[in-house]
Amino acid sequence: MTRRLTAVLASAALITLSCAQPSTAAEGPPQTRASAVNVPGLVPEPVSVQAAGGTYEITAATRIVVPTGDGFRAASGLAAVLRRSTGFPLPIVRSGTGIVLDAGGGVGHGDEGYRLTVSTDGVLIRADSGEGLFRGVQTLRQLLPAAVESRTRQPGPWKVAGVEIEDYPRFAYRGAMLDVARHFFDVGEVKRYIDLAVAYKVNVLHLHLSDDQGWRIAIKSWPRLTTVGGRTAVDGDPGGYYTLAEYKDIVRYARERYVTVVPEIDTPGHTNAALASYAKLNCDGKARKPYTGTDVGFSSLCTGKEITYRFLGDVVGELAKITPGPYIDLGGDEAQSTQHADYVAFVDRVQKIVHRYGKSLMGWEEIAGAHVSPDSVAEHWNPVTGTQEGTENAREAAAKGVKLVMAPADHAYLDMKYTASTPLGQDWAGLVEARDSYDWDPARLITGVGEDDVLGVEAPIWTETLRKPADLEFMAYPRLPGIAEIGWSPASSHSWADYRTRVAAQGPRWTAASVDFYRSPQIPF
Ligand code: NGO
Repeated sequence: MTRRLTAVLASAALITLSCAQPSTAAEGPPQTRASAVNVPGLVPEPVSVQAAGGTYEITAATRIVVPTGDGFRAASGLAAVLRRSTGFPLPIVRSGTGIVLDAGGGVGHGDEGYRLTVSTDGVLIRADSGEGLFRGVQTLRQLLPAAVESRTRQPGPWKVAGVEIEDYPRFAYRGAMLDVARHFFDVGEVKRYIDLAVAYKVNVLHLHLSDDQGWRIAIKSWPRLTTVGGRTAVDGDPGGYYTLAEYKDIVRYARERYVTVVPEIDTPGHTNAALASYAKLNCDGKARKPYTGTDVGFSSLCTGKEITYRFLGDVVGELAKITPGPYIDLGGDEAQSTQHADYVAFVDRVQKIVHRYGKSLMGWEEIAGAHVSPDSVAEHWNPVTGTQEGTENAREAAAKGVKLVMAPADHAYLDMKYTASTPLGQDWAGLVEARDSYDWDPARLITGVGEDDVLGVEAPIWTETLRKPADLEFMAYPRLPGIAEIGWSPASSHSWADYRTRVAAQGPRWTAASVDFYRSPQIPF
């Protein structure tokens, strides 16, 4: 869960650490004092990095040691990365020396926290759970040469500088939202999006599974949602949908990486694909025409008809069964075609439906206008720059004790153009260069919304203009790691000057992983 402790260190792309200033925080980890050594730039910045002497080298004889079963997921994730680039066998064994992943406990940094020590003798990651080990493994990857991210065998050598790291997240929720409704992305493409994001300790994949242009998840009791609603996409591009088995495969893949899937069925607006699939869902009983444009705000479920709630009961019931995470997201944004009173009554009812299936409601910030209960989560998305109105929903949510996920469009939307000449993306919330996406604090953005009101952050990528994985990657990198760092690292370590050099060190890693990232002139790649 959320912890607020203070970081001491700044690191950079191969910086020299020396005698860091002691922390001034009242609560915090042991103060760090580092002797001079080269430590690569890490993203997100850990709570504390202390340089230690010596170097460890991974060789053909190295073994990954997992003394308890809890470490197995972290170990197999690490082995998968290391085996393909080093070509070493790296067996996973129960005892011995090498790269030891110990979930034996006693670290005291929470579920996701870990302690990582590198010395001449080996690497030791300790945590109180397998999840903590998995997060620690992501840090270890970044301590290795960039070529470790290559999908093919590289010459090495595979050296890690001696270091001691203590680390745990600031916020519990660090999400990536992927819109598979405007353009569809298949299971393999979603898995790659997950793989790239977990390297930055992202722990939620929010899948936007339905919108006006397409319905992307099979619902057994309403088959036309996919046979009709799944066929379309923006600009007449091919549609698609996940079968139950495919959705389960995504959930399993995410879970193996300690990522929670939050499925979103957007309602009562953004529903043309459903309204085109079933005439009976429309107030006038007439099916809507499929829609492949990019307007918003024109569709609405018929909030006064009982069948609407039977429909959502079936959808939520089926989704809840195959979704182990705590949230079902029912959207709620831009319901311009629904009267406000109807909207409030609708959200109140769908919240009950979600509760009936043992889940909590998540939705866009507008749901704060309904009688939302404190287990619900509202996602703040409106731009905050220069407007008051964009912040009222968030304040209302906080006042009702509803936690917020912060994804303000003018900082966190990965579909905004970087500059006026970015070939992809939109600019309705402004241009969002790398610095804009990094330089904000979720607990200081809105008066009345403080640290305790914030569950975490999210980087949504909407796909009106994005058709293929390379489009997603160009828009997400380098911005997604910056938002992930805001969610993970202590507020006190936030520094653009420092971050830009650390994120620059990620460039060669993305190149090794064949990610076509945006070479922002603000970052010394
Ligand atoms: C808005 C809108 C989406 C668009 C997106 C594009 C929200 C929550 N609703 O964000 O339908 O796709 O902007 O940037």
